[in-house]
Amino acid sequence: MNPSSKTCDKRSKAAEYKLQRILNKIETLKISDSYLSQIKFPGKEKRSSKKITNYVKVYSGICVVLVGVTVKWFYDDITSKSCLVEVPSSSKSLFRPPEDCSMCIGVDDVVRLANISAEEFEQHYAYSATPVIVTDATQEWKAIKEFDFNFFADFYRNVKMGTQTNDCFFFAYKSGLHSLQEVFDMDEARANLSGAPWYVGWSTCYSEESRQLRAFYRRPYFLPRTAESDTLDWLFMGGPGQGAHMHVDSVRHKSWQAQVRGRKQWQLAPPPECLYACERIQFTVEPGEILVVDTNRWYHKTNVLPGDLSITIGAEYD
Ligand SMILES: O=C(O)CCC(=O)C(=O)O
Repeated sequence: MNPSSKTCDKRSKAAEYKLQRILNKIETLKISDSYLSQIKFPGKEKRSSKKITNYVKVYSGICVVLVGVTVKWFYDDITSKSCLVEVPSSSKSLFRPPEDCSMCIGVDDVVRLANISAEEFEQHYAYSATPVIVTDATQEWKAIKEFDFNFFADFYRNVKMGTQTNDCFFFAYKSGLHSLQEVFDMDEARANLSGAPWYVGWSTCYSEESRQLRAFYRRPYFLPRTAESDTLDWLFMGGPGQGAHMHVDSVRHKSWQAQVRGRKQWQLAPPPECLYACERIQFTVEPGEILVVDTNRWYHKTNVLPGDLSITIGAEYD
């Protein structure tokens, strides 16, 4: 037997002795069983109610902390977003207000323009829904000579991007590529358009990225002088037979899109409520041309035509 079981044995003997003395006392006092069962033991009662009070205090404390943490999380969440519930961009078109079909009635082709003043452009085209191609606006751009796959691969591998200025978007389309890093890590054959076809789009989102890329192109000369350009530019790049599926955008403003390289066919479709009043139109944007189209109103689809890699750069303006 070990020492602790010895101590235990002594204690139980003592308890047995005390109990026997109590039973003897009960016997001599002739106390009935029913009286005994009604006796309350104040010490015990006090302890258990004290215990309950402590539990209540602890649980209330935990609840207060949990409620506080939840409120703080909820507050941080809603103040960091512009919307309480983010609607996936693919379903935003379901909730757009119906269009007034005068936007597309009589539009049966894109309008091609050159040498147009900012005033005239503002008066007739800048804020109308008529799609326009300006053919002479990229003559001075370094981008026309320098933008190719290797330019962007070097740029995105080596340029320090600075601070983030807005959201960053990446559209994989059917490429199976999930990020710019994956795009510029693709093997040489695929990058040279002799492997699996690909087409991707992305937005700039860092201060240095935008500043350094904008050194290769200019704000188009025909934009209204008071028009502000967004801080974010859009780029689309990929090979023949690829492009964007038919969709309508939900961006803030109308945009210009410069076809820096390659040839791209565009199909524009009126919004569904105007299908009987308006026509679908199709046209090709040639290298060096700038398309101005309201992609929030016209459904659109693109397809890169056989030949070179297509690179488009664009931006929204207000
Ligand atoms: O240039 C493209 O291929 C797609 C452009 C587009 O879908 C857009 O600007 O919304």
